[in-house]
Amino acid sequence: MPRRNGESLRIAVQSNGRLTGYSLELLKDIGLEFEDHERRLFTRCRNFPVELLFLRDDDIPEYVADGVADLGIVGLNVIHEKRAEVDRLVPLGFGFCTLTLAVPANASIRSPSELEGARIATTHPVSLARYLDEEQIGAEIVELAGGAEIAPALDVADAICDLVSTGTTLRIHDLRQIGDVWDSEAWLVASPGLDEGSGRSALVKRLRVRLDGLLTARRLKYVTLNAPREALPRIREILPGMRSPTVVPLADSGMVAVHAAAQEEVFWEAMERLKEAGATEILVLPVEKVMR
Ligand code: PRT
Ligand code: ZN
Repeated sequence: MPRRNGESLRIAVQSNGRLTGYSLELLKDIGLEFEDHERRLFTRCRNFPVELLFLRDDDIPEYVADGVADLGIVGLNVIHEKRAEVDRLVPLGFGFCTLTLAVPANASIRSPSELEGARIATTHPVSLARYLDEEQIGAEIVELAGGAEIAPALDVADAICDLVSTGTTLRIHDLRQIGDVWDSEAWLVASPGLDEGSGRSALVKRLRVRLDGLLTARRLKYVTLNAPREALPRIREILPGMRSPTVVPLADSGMVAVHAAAQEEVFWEAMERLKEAGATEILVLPVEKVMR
């Protein structure tokens, strides 16, 4: 491990997996410039005092909890499973999945409560044990290192508890979902030891403002349209997230141009209703960055 470079921040990122591409893209979108060629253990940002540490996702919670890394990007499922003492800062909007209970499609079991006495194969024994305890279900946990989905076919288990995103794996193995343990997504997490007021915590604050701006911008749309002035109340009803729009009179008497950032997704249906309300030249534009 290279020695820590003074007051620079260390961010742990998955080296090679489902979260890697999204994580690196996010870090680049908040302005960090770095080389990630082959994602060796370690890389330094060129334009910001940040070092990236590339790790297996399973190790990220512990490295962050111990303060070896100040920040980490990791799935909530791994944080739960490792029982890591980290501060959760921001959900990042990728890596969505659900820890799910499933049984063979032809099994008689319909709900988790019917798993009493059953054997459940999983790679998430800690999360499953907590769930079974909370739900007071007396089932046996069969802990596996991978491939839980084949355990029922091998008669190693009666059910599985695994992450699901598209559901393809369950379908291929002829398994049926009977209940969810919890939903997960990738989070930015921080070491609880990050001292308030230190140089590093000031850097974390800067990165959080940028991240907030980026994530807010992804939700925002910039809408411009022309409309008769009397249509304004109706237009604001259709786009309630449009706060104090700029309204400019047009050369045509009674017509105005409306410009505003809308807080909501502007769907085709909303555009059709705007048109019905009298709006024309409706443009919906993406917003790249925001700072408030
Ligand atoms: O090598 P390393 O240990 O770093 O990676 P890994 O193989 O342990 O993890 P990886 O890269 O597969 O996943 C990283 C993180 O992505 C997980 O910890 C989750 O937070 C998140 N994630 C999102 C998922 C899935 N979706 C997912 N579908 N992780 C795993 N899966 C697996 C699931 O276990 C099952 O085998 O994909 C299969 C099901 O997928 P579907 O699409 O068929 O439903
Ligand atoms: Zn892993």
